[in-house]
This record gives sequence, C-alpha cells and structure tokens, in this order.
Amino acid sequence: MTEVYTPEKVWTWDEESGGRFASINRPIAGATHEKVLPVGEHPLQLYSLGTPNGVKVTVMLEELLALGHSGAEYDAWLINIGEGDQFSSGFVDINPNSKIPALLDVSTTPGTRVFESGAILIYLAEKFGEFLPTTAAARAECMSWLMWLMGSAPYLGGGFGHFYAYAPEKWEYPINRYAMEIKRQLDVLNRNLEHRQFLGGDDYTIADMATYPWYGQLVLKGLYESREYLDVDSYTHVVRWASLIHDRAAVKRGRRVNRASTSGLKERHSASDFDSP
Ligand SMILES: N[C@@H](CCC(=O)N[C@@H](CS)C(=O)NCC(=O)O)C(=O)O
Repeated sequence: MTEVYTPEKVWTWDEESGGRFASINRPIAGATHEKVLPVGEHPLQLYSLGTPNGVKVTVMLEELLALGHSGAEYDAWLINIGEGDQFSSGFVDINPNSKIPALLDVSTTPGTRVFESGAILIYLAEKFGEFLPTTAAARAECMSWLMWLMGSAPYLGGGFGHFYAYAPEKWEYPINRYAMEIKRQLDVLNRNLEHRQFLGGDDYTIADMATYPWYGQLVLKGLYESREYLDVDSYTHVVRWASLIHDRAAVKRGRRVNRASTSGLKERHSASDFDSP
C-alpha cells in the first residue's frame, strides 16, 4: 500500500468503495424496493444464483431427487445479485440478510423459510433423512466439517478472492495474508483427506456438498484464476476428493442451475429442463 490510512473517529458511508460489487455493498440492511417473489408448483422454492454458495443447495436437491425423494422437487428462481434482487421486499422476507441462497418450503403450513446455505443443507438432510449421519460420533464429525466450511469459505471468497481479483488495486498486505490462510486451509483439508474418502469418513455428506463448490472448484478449476499462484495441484488428496464429487451426475446437474451462461439453466422447474443442451 502506498498511503497510510488513519481511520476517522466514527466511520461514515461517504461513497462507493470501488472494486467489483461496490455498487451492491451498503452498510444498512432491509429492502430497497417492493417486489413479491414468484412461487412455482413444487414443494420447495429456491431463490438463488449459481455461485459456490448457491451450488451447495442445488447439488443437495439433485442428490435427493436422484435417491427418489419426490418431495425434494423444486423451482429454482434466479436472484441477480448484481442488479440488487436480494434487496426486494419478497427476498428480505425470506432472508433478512439479503444473500443467496434462500429456501421456502411451501409443503408446510405455514411455509418454512430457511436462509444460510449451511442451515438449508441441515434442514433438507433432516427433512429427508439423508446425507447427515445419525450416530452421534459420525454426526458430530459431519457437523464439524460443515461448520468448518461455513467459517472458512468467507476467507476464500471475501478475503483472498476479493483482494486477489476484485479490489480496485493489488495490495501486497491483504493478498499475502489471505493467500497464506487459504493455503493453510487447503492443507487442513489435504491432511484430513489423506486417510479418508470423504470429509467425515466413508460417507458422502452435506459437509462434502458444502465444501466442494469452494475448495473443490478451487483445486479443479482455480477460482479467481489462482491455480498457479496457490499451487493447488500440490494438494493431491483434495484434488482426488474433488474429482470424485465433480463427476457425480447430480453434481453435474446442480452446477448448471441458476446460471445465465449458455450451458446453464437460468431457472429450473423440472427434471426435463436439463435435457436441453
Ligand atoms: N453465509 C451465507 C453467505 C451467502 C453469500 O455470501 N451469498 C452471496 C453470493 S455467493 C450474496 O448473495 N451476495 C449478495 C450481497 O452481498 O449483496 C451463506 O452461506 O448462505
């Protein structure tokens, strides 16, 4: 950094801070505009976007459907966070934190809202009795890795990714600090996966579904174009684990939901939506 910044006595919101996403960042919560969210015909209504946090949930829903749980049928509606859809009154009613993903279970009376991707995964795992071990020790291990991910991923996205890719300038101090932390986290995962097939042990669980879109994609695709910088190939056990999950049919479908790209599905309302190339 070239200049030393001395914080004022009381922080004030003067102007946009710069960088990508500056226009959607604000220091206040709540709705900016009135808008009712659409509701489809399926039991589960998902309001989301195909980012790593969104993919956690669409992978889980596709895995549940693959096991034959028709109650997991869902309508996935696109929330364009670049355009501020997360600040509509309808979305804020479901998630007061204004971040995707958010789920509304309309099979209950009244409907059940769930926000925070980790909470959504646990809600679905408990509702359908899948992907969350029931014995105390295995459940504790699964929950430990799930909570590890929920606490760790913000350092990857909001910390490393922000300063390495999105900040208005490249500053050595934050990039160095967060790169060190992300490499430490990758080493945590690598050591755990050296003797285990999945994060919690022998079984594929919601901890894997939550972690794959972040650290799995980081080692396979290189989030923020950082594959070389972080030397991701050296975390061989993470690469092996990520590849295993990446190739699952349900994961392939889950990755395509709520994406505006040509191979993606902007919205998903039926299993047949995946048939279109
Ligand atoms: N802890 C939350 C994080 C969700 C999150 O950060 N979502 C981002 C997209 S990946 C978002 O909606 N950002 C919009 C905003 O910050 O206004 C979760 O896991 O659900």
